[in-house]
Amino acid sequence: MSKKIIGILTMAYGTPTAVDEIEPYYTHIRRGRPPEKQQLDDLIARYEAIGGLSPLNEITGRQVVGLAMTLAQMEPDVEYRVYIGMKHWHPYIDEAVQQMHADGITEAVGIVWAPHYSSMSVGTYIEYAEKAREKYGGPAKMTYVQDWHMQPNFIASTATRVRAALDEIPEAQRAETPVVFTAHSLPARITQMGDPYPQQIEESARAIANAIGHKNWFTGWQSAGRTPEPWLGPDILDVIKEQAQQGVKSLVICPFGFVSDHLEVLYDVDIEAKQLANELGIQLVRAASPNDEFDFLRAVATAVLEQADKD
Ligand code: FEC
Repeated sequence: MSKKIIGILTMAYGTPTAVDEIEPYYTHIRRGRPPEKQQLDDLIARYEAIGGLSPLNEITGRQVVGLAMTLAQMEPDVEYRVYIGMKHWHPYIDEAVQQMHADGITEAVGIVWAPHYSSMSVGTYIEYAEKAREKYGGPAKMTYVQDWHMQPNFIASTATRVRAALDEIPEAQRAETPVVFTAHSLPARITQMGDPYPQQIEESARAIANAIGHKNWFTGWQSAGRTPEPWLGPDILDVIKEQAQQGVKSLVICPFGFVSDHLEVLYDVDIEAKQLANELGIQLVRAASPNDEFDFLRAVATAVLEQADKD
């Protein structure tokens, strides 16, 4: 008997694959408004600082392959066909949904490579997928994992990486070293909209800190957009300044709102935040990104299987 086929639409941010793609990519992020020359130059300079381009595409590719293998191991009776659609670059979510439909996928589960739900992040990925599904007339049935920030394997694997980061701090200082869990900032108006994002960040940070029994932790925000409206804070750079004023000598940052090494981690934390911390005499250690780590992929696979089982 042939196996049941379920399509898995995984969705990630996307990144340019050549320097001359940075401008159209940035324009897409800005919903069609081209950036000013200064903004574009700043962005190109940040890519240059991390080696020219971002490793995000390559890592997303490894995650997709790893997820397909993990699903096959966890539930061998079903054939999971895993697709990738990007929010801001090729292959766009639209192109992935078109391909799924052309491949005859009728039943599918969608999941975003980001653990916490916000209407402005995960919500828009789902919106793009639904628009494409309507446009192409399929897959007939598609449901979505809204968030997976409390998946036990996500909590446990992040806890292991935070523990490893703390181990880099001299033992005498370790217990009192603050661990700052960071996620991408969003416009502060989301709190008036009743968006669950800040609560989910807090909830998963608490669970991870509890898992390693670390008392000194809090949450912070990073990578806020360059727009005049207020964004969620405190920004990680302000956190570092404040901690320095309080005499803190070491800090661990865990950018757990992201799942890969990319611009927002490699530049905003590894270059910008570390430089400031250095100037202020703070040893800053960043917890490693999950990338295609086995336990992390099990968390994502479990979230997918739980969603598929709901149907
Ligand atoms: O490595 C790379 O090349 C791409 C890294 C990248 C990731 C990422 C993740 C998130 N973003 C989120 C929200 C926003 C909002 C704006 C915004 C702007 C940018 C810009 C770049 C960029 N983001 Fe991003 N984001 C990444 C890259 N992001 C480049 C444009 C320059 C800048 O502002 O720094 C503001 C848009 C606007 O102008 O209106 C809002 C959220 C995430 C985490 C969830 C996810 O991965 O989707 C939320 C990776």
